[in-house]
Amino acid sequence: MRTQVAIVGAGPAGLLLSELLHRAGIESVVVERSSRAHVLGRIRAGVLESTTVDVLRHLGLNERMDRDGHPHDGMRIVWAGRDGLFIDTQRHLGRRFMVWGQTQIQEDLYAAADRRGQVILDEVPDAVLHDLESGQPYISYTRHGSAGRIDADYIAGCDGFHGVSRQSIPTGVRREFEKVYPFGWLGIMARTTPLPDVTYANHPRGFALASFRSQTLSCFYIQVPLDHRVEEWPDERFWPELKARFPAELAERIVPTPSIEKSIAPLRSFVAEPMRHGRLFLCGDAAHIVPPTGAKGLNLAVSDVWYLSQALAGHYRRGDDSGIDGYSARALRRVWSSVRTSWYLTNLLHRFPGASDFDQRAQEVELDLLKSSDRAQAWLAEQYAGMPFEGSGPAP
Ligand code: FAS
Ligand code: PHB
Repeated sequence: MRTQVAIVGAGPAGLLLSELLHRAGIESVVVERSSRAHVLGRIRAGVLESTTVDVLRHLGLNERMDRDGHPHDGMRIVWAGRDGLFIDTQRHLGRRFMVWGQTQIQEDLYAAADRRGQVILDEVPDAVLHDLESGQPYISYTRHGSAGRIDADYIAGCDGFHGVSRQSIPTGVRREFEKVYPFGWLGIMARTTPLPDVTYANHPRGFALASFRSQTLSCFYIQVPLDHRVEEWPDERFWPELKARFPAELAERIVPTPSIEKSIAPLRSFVAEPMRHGRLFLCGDAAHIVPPTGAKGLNLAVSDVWYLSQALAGHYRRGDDSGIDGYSARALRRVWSSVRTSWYLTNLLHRFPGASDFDQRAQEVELDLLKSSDRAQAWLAEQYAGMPFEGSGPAP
């Protein structure tokens, strides 16, 4: 098989990239390790930066989002058992963010891929990337017992943190930055009325977060020790612990119902540099991981593939390789900005093992200072709602 761009991974990064390339008249083939059902079965992100919303509207993939999604003027932080502050992105920036599930985006991306006849080779567990530093890179693989090969001009590694692409860059070339946090997030979905705002809670018992997917489907998260397993957290233990971490007037608005999805995710900050090696480009979780505290993971995948699609369009349409040559540095500027925001909020809102009363009070004073400074809130609003893309972004 021969194509212009071979894409490894059919998650949000891979399918969004194939759609953007198609719109630019660039052909691609997608290779995915899992089945479509497995990809669609993952419960993940929920908060979209305004730039992500702009990209989805630019592609006409916004019908369900604009009908069923929830535009939000800001997010709330509470602490020390009292109401906290509202980071008002609309007032500070004139921009809102959208609460809309990654699963729904994935469904719409698959539907768009089917409409355009996109070649997606799923259930390919063993893709191997070859000759990345030559002008003729290729992917070898087996699928349903048959060997296959995809020759391409370029390969986009959109295969997540545990994929093959990042590992295909020689260790002497790759530089990795990692911080593993000493706790995880226990998340649940439940058919119960959500709190009015996406609400983050700092509490001596640990971090908590209230978000939602619709007016009848809520998702909640609590920080738990790394060695905890989901089985240790039946609903009858989860709900009182969650409510204990919110101020009383919010806690009483949380009505427990049976959880329909429950999982524990570890938290890490991770960046691999560079995001390009020869004919291979890395996008999304293949290159970087952020703790979900800043709701950045999915949004960074979108900015990466926006930059890469612009770069490849410049190459194929105008013979201009400046975008390709500048891709890694441009993507990494946004990545590190989001990594820092996520790291800042994770340190500000979580209870670290061994934290003292001093540490707790220092976090609460920082939150009080944030509340007292409109300028500080404007800065956080800008970081949370997402900075504009460098260069030409989609029209808002
Ligand atoms: P993904 O990991 O989504 O997709 C990679 C794809 O590549 C997968 O389909 C995988 O099967 C495939 N693949 C892997 N190895 C392969 C191989 N060798 N060959 C072929 N295909 C291969 N972000 C937020 O903003 N908010 C959240 O609340 C949030 N919660 C999360 C919870 C969990 C448990 C996880 C793991 C992540 C969460 N994230 C969250 C981050 C998440 O949304 C990612 O940022 C987003 O899925 C990134 O998309 P991709 O880069 O496409 O990677
Ligand atoms: C979610 O809606 O799942 C969500 C919201 C905010 C975050 C992380 C996850 O920071």
